[in-house]
Amino acid sequence: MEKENLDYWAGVLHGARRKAIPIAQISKEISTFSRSDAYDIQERQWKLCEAEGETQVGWKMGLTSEAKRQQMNLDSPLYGFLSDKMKIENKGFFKLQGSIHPKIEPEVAFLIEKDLSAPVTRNDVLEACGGIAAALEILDSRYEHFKYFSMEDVIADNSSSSFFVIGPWEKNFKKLDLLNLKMEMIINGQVAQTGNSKDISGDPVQSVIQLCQLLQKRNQSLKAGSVVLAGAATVAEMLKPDMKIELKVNLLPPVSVSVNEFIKNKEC
Ligand code: OOG
Ligand code: MG
Repeated sequence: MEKENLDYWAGVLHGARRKAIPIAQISKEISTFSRSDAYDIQERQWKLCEAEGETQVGWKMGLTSEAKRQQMNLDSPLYGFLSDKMKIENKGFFKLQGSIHPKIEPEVAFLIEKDLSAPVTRNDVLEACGGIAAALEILDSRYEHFKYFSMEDVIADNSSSSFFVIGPWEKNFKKLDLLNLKMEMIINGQVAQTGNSKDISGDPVQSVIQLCQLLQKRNQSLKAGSVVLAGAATVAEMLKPDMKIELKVNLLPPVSVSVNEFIKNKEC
């Protein structure tokens, strides 16, 4: 893809995110659209966010579980950037206004305290890690009907990133069996999704290793201070007004978010 086209699509996706108006899938409009074009578009969108005052706080991995790959009909992991503007405090509120068709999914997050560049081992990741937390990711797609036809479509759209909520960091995580943490996403008091940390890349630490490998292909690396979302353990659920979503991950403090403070306030 030509540079002008990369800039053009970055602008179109950025505008769709800001205005919450969906667009047709890029792959519907053009035939030659490579993986590297897609990450180029993502990186150009980051420049637009940065120019508007956002600060990068980390990365999200996506499609790291079989359940998600099947739900989205795509075959391999991808990543996107996370900024300070996307962060919602634990037990905070998410407003539906400003999103297109948001969904929520249960994840595990890592706080990386030392620079990491591929190749890295499981031990390197654990040594660089300052904490592990239960996390909820709120996805939104800038594409019509939350549908895409290729990995490139999703990557260009920053892997459907929208918001994220992180529970208290467990600093004493070495005692945890990261390959077997039960996960329960509860919506309005009812269990909506159950999974296990091993559903995330077979081991959520693998998501961080994979992120380092993918970043290296783009001449980037994982910087100290970054938060990493390891990817969802289960399929995502559509968000609706007045939902309260809690995630309980065995042995980690819980995390929660409520939809639409605005509607609640009006009702009081
Ligand atoms: C792509 C992003 C997937 C995850 O955790 O698997 C993702 C999508 O579902 O639109 O964030
Ligand atoms: Mg996710």
